[in-house]
Amino acid sequence: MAFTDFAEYLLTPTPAVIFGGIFIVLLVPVLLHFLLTANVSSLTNLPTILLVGPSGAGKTALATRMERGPDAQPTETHTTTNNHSIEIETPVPSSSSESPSSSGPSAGEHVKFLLTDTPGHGKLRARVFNRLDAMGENDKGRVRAVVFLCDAAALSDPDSLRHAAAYLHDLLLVLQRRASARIRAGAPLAKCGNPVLVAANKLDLFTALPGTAVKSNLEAEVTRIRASRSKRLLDSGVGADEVGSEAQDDWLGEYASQKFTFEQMGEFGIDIDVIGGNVTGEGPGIEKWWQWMAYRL
Ligand SMILES: Nc1nc2c(ncn2[C@@H]2O[C@H](COP(=O)(O)OP(=O)(O)OP(=O)(O)O)[C@@H](O)[C@H]2O)c(=O)[nH]1
Ligand SMILES: [Mg+2]
Repeated sequence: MAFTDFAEYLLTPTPAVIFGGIFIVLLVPVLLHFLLTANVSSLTNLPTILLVGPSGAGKTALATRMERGPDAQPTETHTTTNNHSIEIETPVPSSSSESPSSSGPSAGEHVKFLLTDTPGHGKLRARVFNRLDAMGENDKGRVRAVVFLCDAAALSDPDSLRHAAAYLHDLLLVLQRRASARIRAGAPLAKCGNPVLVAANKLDLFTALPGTAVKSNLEAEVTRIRASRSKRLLDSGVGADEVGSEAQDDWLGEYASQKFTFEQMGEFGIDIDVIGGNVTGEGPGIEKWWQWMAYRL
C-alpha cells in the first residue's frame, strides 16, 4: 500500500516533485563532469617524463618496476602498442651524486610525476613524437625530460645498433627543431631544450657494453646516419644554395662537423647523460636513473 502511495506521489506533478526532478536532471551531469575532469586535469598537470627507445629495450619493465617497486612480480611483457602514462610518487633515493640544480628535490622528499611508456616499434614512432609536440608548450604538464632506454647487450650487434641510433637521431632532431624555434623566438637557452638520459639497460648480462662504449657506439652510428641523410638530400638534385637553411634544419648537432658527439646538442640547450643500469637481475639497478629523473622535474 505504502509503495503505491509513494509511486502515486512521485507521478503527481506537485512543485516538490518537479523541482526535485529538475535538480536531479541538471545537477547530476554537472557533478559527474567535475568529478571526472578533476581526476584528468590533476593527471595532465603533472610534469611528464617520456620513456622512449627501441622495442625490447625494457621500457615497460622499467615503468612497471617504478610503479610497483622492486618486489613486484615481473609481469609478462609484450610489445607496447600505445602511449601509457603512469603516476609515480616515491621518495627520492639518496646517493653520492649531487643534484644538478640547487632547486632539485632532496633525498627522501616525495616527488610526483607522470612516466609515459611508449611503443618502441618503428611504425608507431609518430605517436611518440606527436606526444612530444602535443605537450610542448603547456608549462605544467609539459615533458620535462626524455629517457632513451636501450639494450646495452644488443648494441654490439650492428643491426640493433643501427636501429637504436636511427631512433636516437630522429628523436634528437625533433628536440633540436623545437629548441631552435624557441631560440629564434628569444627564449633563454636553458629553457629551450629537454634534457635527455641515454639509459643503457640490461647491465646484468655479461655481454652488455659499459656506458662509455654505449655512448661512443651510438655517436659513431649517428655520425654515419647524419652523413648519409645529408648526402641523400644533396643527391636528390637540389642545388647546394637551395639546400641552405633546410639542410641546417635537418642536420643534427654542430652543422657540417665531421663527427657527432652528444655534447654538440648543448648548443640547443639539450644536455645528454649516459648512465648504465638494469631493471632485472644483479647490477647497478635503476637508482641512478631514478635520481636523474627526480632532479629534472
Ligand atoms: N636481462 C635483463 N632483461 C631485461 C631487463 N629489463 C628488461 N628486460 C627484459 O627485456 C624484455 C623486453 O622488455 P619490455 O619492457 O617489454 O621492452 P619494451 O621496451 O617495453 O618493448 P616495446 O614495448 O616493444 O617497445 C623483457 O623480456 C624483459 O624482461 C634487464 O635489466 N635485464
Ligand atoms: Mg613496452
